[in-house]
Amino acid sequence: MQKKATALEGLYIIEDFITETEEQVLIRAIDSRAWCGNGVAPNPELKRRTQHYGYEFSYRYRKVIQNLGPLPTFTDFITKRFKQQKIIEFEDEPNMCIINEYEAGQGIMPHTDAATIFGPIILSLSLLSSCLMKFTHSNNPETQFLVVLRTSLLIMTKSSRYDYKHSISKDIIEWFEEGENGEKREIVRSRRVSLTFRTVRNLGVDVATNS
Ligand SMILES: O=C(O)CCC(=O)C(=O)O
Repeated sequence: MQKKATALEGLYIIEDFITETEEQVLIRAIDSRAWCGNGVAPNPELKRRTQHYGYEFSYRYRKVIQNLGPLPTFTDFITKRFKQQKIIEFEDEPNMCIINEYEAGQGIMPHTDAATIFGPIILSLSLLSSCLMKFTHSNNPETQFLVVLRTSLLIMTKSSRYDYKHSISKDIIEWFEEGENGEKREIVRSRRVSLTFRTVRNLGVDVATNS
């Protein structure tokens, strides 16, 4: 398991954080739970479906609104691995996990996870379809970085976590360049599921996050 630095300060990727079998087991566990969004409370106004664990986040009021108790047991092996692989320190242990489902044609608006509420490390595990995540500097929007998310763990810290907004487009076909010769590669987006782990530090403050 190799933690690779990207060109953006504080942003790392681990490509083989989970196995294909673990991915399938996780998807089965997630799909056996209730989704909200797309007309279903809470968060019925959100088009994409989500599941909230640890704390509930309201996209309408843009804040964390209630404690839901411990994270589900199907995430235990993931949080254990965060510690084993020394990705997090004890005080950064995640107490919130939002699962997002993106069907082809769905994305997430540019946002920075609120520094007043969440801890310094945001961890996002991507399952199923690949996609591109764009990082845009909050004060210099022309400064941008693209990362390819396959079945991988994205680790957002430092500048990538605080100075940039991250987003995923609604494009069904995405292009990116890879390798020494900058070969053009295509992603045809299909269903993607991500698990974003955060540490809630303060409640009751507005959260500048996505919709
Ligand atoms: O889907 C992802 O990888 C990112 C999710 C995200 O940024 C969020 O839930 O705020």
